[in-house]
Amino acid sequence: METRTTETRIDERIVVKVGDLTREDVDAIVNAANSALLGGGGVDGAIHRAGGPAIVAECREIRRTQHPHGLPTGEAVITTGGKLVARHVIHTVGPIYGQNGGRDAALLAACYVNSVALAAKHGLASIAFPAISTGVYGYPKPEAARVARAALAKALDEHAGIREVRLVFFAPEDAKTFVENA
Ligand code: AR6
Repeated sequence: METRTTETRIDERIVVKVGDLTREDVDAIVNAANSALLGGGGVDGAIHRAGGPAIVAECREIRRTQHPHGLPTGEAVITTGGKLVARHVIHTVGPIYGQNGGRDAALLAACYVNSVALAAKHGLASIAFPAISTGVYGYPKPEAARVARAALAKALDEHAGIREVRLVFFAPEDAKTFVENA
């Protein structure tokens, strides 16, 4: 029988795994949202479906009070996790690949750095990410892996309180691509 390893530790504090992000038992999962913050397809849709209406209610409030024109690309905000196992959702907006005047990598890195910083600010210790921008937003997966890895190394250096980062991929092939390129 073939045995498949679904978790690969690539650093003392970083694990790459295959699975459904919405089921991760961590302090916060990160949502690959859009600037409207009101839901969408992909991982965003899955998080709102699994977490229930409390999440979008808080997102509406954040839009009203802090970001009336939408959350800018690369920034992050935090809400409840609603019915999710994770207590919080950190919403960040990845770059739409090729539409940022050469700033795609800087913006994608900002998503990871700002999400980790926000988790640390709230005293959280564990956080799980999807592969931001690599679905609908078209970021090439090998390139996104290099950017994510470098950004996380920097962020974890600055935030010792974050003990565990999980990078969660739906497709085994995508987890493999990440590990080979990060
Ligand atoms: N668990 C882990 N990974 C997942 C899951 C899941 N449950 N569902 C999808 N993925 P995408 P983006 C992977 O398109 O490119 C939305 O409509 C998926 O295979 O969700 O940042 C938002 O509202 C892919 O590799 O995010 C925005 O409008 C990765 O998650 C837009 O899409 C990210 O794919 C954001 O696009």
